[in-house]
Amino acid sequence: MADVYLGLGSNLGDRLLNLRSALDRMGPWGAEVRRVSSLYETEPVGCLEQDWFLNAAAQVETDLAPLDLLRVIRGIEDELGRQRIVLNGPRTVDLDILLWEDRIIDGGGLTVPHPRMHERLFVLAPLRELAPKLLHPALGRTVEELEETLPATSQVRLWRKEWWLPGSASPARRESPHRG
Ligand code: PH2
Ligand code: MG
Ligand code: MG
Repeated sequence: MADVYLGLGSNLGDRLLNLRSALDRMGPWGAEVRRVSSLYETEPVGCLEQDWFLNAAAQVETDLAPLDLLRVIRGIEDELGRQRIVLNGPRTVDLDILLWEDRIIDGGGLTVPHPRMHERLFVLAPLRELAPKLLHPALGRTVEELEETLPATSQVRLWRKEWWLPGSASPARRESPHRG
């Protein structure tokens, strides 16, 4: 089993539901969600004329090969209505592989560590909650160090702490929040 960290983002439609639905869909494809960070509301980076994002990080455990997990998350993005029109444009859900144990992977359309993760507060702030001491294998610095030394050029605000449990996107759970 490999420990993998994912970045999650949404700025189109029902952002909370999109992210919950994405996590609910991982397990059946062989990526078990182990831990999920708080949700952050974040200013768009790169393409400014769009709505603010909700971003989070998740730790998943998987026996899948990296390119197979990439295929799974692309499939989930497509199922949730992702349209690939504008690079870095609005998206119902964006799922990125950030770190795969201490591996450096480059090929088949996948680069791990994610090539821009260390420049993005909307990635590092949630990831730091889950794994402050985790080492970025290419930069040789921990997530905590990367976050502390990053200039705060875009806004990131804590939005909600507890937001996902398995099945949290199902209608039954949404309509009766007091049921198990
Ligand atoms: N994703 C991008 C580009 N810009 N900005 C924020 N705040 N959050 C994102 O997830 C994001 C972004 C490309 O994936
Ligand atoms: Mg992304
Ligand atoms: Mg992506």
